[in-house]
Amino acid sequence: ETPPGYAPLSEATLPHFLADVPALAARLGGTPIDWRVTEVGDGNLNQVFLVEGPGHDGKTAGLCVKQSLPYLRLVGEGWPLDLNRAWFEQRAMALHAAGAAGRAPALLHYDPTLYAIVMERLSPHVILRRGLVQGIRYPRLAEHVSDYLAGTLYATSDLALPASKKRPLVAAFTANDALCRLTEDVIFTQPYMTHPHNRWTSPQLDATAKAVQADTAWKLAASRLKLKFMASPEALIHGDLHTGSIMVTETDTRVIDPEFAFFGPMGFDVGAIIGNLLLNYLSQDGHATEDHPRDAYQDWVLETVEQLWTLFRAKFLHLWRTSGEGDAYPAALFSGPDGTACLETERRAYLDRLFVDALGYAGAKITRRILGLAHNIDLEKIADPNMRALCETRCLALGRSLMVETGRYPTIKSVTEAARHVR
Ligand code: ADP
Ligand code: SR1
Ligand code: MG
Ligand code: MG
Ligand code: MG
Repeated sequence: ETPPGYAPLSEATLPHFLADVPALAARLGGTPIDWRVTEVGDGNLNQVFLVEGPGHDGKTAGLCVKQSLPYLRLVGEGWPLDLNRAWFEQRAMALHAAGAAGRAPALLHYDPTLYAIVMERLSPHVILRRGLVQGIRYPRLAEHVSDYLAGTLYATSDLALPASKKRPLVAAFTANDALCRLTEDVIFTQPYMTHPHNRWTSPQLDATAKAVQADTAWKLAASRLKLKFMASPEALIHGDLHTGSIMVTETDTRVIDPEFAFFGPMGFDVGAIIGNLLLNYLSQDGHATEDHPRDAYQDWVLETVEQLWTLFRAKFLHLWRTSGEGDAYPAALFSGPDGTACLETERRAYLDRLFVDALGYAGAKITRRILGLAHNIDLEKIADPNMRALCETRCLALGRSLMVETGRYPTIKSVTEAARHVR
């Protein structure tokens, strides 16, 4: 049963919907008959349409329309899923735009009956993961993603917001229960047990998957990270910040798809992108050919991981030193040179703890892509199953270490060194 007035849009019906919103129709130019609509959704959950119209002054105009389906697209109608995820996505887009202007598509319209978001069409952007699999460099990626992370996480945290402003936001996003539970199940629980949703490269990884289910230290680490995910409303996190949620050109970077947004631990977002980049690094041996070796590219991926963390840390600290109305550290308690010095020590210790969280979440995000329900093209596109299994075995070794051996990684360099040497 879907709510009254809801129906999935189609390439045929979408122009009627857009024609009823004067600002959108004006933006596209011409009349509905002139608009070209293509469904391009390649994600796991929703349908996404790109629309092109004649525009104005000889320049075509585009829009992107994303609509919730009443089920999980990856699996089909047998897995119902809350339509309201579109509401959380557009609300997060609006709130995040305040902290990280220009790092996401502009939000143009939201239709609460159709659960449809209309946003800027990104062009000629491509999904980052696709570019990484092809071995394409994006020189500004670390700069832009660290801007997004520091800007969105700081601006929605208790460091920037007074409690009276943050609490109502936490309450509103608590209702994104369906998507939080999905994450709790498919990332932190199912990969560590026998479950019909799981799959892996078989028979090569059969013994490994069984060993994971008997690995108490690994299961404890996953559960500890899950508890922190459930019980740490630190900031409005994106909630699904993998390399498929970033669209890029050589000079621009935009984050899409924050439908999993809620107030959770900041390390989950930072770890998601670091984990996905490390997974991509470890997949590159499966894409290398004699004509196209990937060694130099692998170096670039790891440099990007290092820069991303280093820039994020510096930007977050800078925001904390220079702005914010948070209630946690009242200025009256920390006046004078001693107060300034001890606050700075406190800030650095906060970032050190965030780093440990991020590495744990990076490991969990890697592990779920090898043993769980949803896999990544980085590994899926490796045709030879023996080579894929070799890359995946390395991913699992690194993923486990990041989750369990937290003391081994005092710096981001120690992480990239471990990735280089994992076997
Ligand atoms: P899902 O929630 O189902 O994963 P996404 O938001 O990730 O959906 O979008 C699915 C695909 O639609 C993306 O991989 C991308 O190719 C395309 N897409 C999404 N948003 C835009 C946009 N603003 N401009 C152009 N293409 C987009
Ligand atoms: C069924 S789980 C599908 C996955 O796709 C989304 O993008 C999230 O990563 C989710 O865990
Ligand atoms: Mg997506
Ligand atoms: Mg999504
Ligand atoms: Mg190499």
